[in-house]
Amino acid sequence: MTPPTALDAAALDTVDSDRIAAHLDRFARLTEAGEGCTRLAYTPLEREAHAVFAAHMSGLGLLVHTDPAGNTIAELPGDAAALGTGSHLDTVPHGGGLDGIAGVAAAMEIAEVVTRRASARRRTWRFVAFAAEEGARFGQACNGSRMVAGLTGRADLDRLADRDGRTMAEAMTAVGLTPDRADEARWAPEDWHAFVELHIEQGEVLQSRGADIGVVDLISGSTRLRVAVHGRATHSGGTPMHLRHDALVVAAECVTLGDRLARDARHHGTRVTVGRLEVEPGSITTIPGAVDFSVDVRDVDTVRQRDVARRLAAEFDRIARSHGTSVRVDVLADTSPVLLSAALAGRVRDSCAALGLSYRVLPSGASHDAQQVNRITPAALVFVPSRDGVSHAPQEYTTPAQIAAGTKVVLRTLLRLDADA
Ligand code: HGY
Ligand code: MN
Ligand code: MN
Repeated sequence: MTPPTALDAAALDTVDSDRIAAHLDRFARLTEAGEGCTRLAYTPLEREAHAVFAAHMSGLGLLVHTDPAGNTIAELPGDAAALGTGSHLDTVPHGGGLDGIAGVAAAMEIAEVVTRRASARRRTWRFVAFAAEEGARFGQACNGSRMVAGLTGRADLDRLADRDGRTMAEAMTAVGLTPDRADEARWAPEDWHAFVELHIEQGEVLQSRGADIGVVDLISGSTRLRVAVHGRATHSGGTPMHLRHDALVVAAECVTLGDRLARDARHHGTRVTVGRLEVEPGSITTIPGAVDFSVDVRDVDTVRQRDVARRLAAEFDRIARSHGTSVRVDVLADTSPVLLSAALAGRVRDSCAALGLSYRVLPSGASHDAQQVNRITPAALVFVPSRDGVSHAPQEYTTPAQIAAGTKVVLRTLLRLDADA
């Protein structure tokens, strides 16, 4: 039998950046109107993208099923605990076409190469399109992968809701999924050997250092808050300054406080963002009576992350009261930072070296499905460069050649893991 190394080299040489580009183009067409790509969690468009993925994988002869959480899993059966790769197909509003999608396109390419080549395989290989990874709609990120990891269960699906008050369970049902059976989506650790996800970096470390590949050691956690300030809406001309209870002035002080705190050198690594802010009644001649905004606190240090969130909530309350207003702070989602498997990251580094690709070990500021999967089986996260570090915006870009290089790293790592005893 041909030794794995010769088979590896042959298989790796057939990774095709044009096929990857074609997958990306196919998914990019499934979007709402407007700039960039809008394909939100648990919408018909996300399900259409999963259907494209499923049809392609079925066409390659894989066994495909969609679990009750909406994750689509394509399988090449084998005789030993499974290897996996994949990412997500949903996007943020007016995002780019690569966040998550690059990892799914890489999985499709790996499936193509592995099924085309009679490379001897021992293990089951699974290719996964996770559902609802972006927190943009429901606040919580990585929902499909949290359900396979047992971190989100049926009861949560009635608590998590979008801006229109539609719960995640209602949204899942509306697209033909079965939230009542969400707990059946859980993966069994003994069924898995390892999982390797390819993702765009969404930062500019690789570009600025001229590295081909990022090998992630740590994925940030995030605590996401919803803040509602209540003041008094009244006439902007008839109300003197000392009699105002202006909700937007309070919100503005809260926003700048969060930014200032995160920039404090003692909080090196903390990132605080207010991405959404809505003012009511939003009229030129009325003092804002209510403001609703989000806060996203990210950190690689779990204690600091929660301390910052708690401190912000307390400071917001102080600021609100100083203006004769009130504030309500709700925790939308809370995910811990995760240290990924050092052993598996070592296998990824070996693949970079074997392929002659430069790499850099770095933490991820963004959350990822691999972060949740890592609770079930050792997971690795392979970054490819983002042009100028831009992501979650239409200008998001990585060349197909860069994605193909990352795909080869994932494929070689999986081929080596397949040979593990
Ligand atoms: O928000 C994030 O970190 C990721 O894009 N889900
Ligand atoms: Mn992503
Ligand atoms: Mn994202």
